[in-house]
Amino acid sequence: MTANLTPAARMAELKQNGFCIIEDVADRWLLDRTRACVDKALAEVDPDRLQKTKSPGSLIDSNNFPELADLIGNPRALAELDRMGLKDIKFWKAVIISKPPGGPRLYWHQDCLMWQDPRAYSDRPPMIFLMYYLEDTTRHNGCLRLLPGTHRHRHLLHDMGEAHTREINRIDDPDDPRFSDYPGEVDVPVNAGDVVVGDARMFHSAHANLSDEKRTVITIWFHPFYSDLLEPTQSWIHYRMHDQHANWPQDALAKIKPLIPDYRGSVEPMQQNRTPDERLCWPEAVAAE
Ligand SMILES: O=C(O)CCC(=O)C(=O)O
Repeated sequence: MTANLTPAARMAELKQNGFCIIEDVADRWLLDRTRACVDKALAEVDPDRLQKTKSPGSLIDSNNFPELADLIGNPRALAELDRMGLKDIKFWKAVIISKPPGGPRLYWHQDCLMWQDPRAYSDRPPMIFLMYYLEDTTRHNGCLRLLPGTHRHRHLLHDMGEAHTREINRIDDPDDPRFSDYPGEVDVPVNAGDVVVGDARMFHSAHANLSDEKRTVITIWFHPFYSDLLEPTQSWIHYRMHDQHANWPQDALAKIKPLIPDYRGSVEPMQQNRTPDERLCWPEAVAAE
């Protein structure tokens, strides 16, 4: 596990394994404010919509929830990312993912959307997540599961279908191999207030919630070294962020100001691409490099 590491050691973990943990970066006020926002979002959501995303739990984007600006712009987490050497970070969106009591397993998936960008085949991740769990997590209530190293090498799961399609979200086939266990997987239990920083290219999933309480994570998608991405990639991040948060009031936007993408060029946004090409090698080939 990655407790109490120096920023350099955390960065080394992120590069090698695909994730690290920063402990105790969200205080009681921030957690309570975020929990209140989650309760409001869940009260508003259409129950039919929740049926369609049984495996992940609620998938509610930050579009209508400017209250999340405090968590997204959390200075303590951003300062640590900076110390780790992650610069020029831009925000796309946050997602409220709440697993109700009894909520099933989440399928294995990776979330990189820009596999055509050379950065997706480098040790500078084009897209990272910050996952803030609002409850302490364990295997019992649905903690995160990860397959370390899969951000930089090919895995059988790469050929098993894309993330977040309707069929897999609804669990049309409970025997789909993306719900299985895999050698090398690790559980990542954390305390509320910690944040898991992960590479979007890495396969991740979550255990079922066997507890009597909901288990919620706020996933925040960031793009480090933004200006070093291909221009169509920058353009896509810019337009997606601005379109999705067009209704946010100025005071909320001010809280995330340094994170707001500001692409000034005229290049068309990229086509989303969730599938790596031959530049992603099997582990034996990576080890031999
Ligand atoms: O629910 C979880 O613990 C993981 C969330 C997740 O996989 C995601 O946000 O991509």
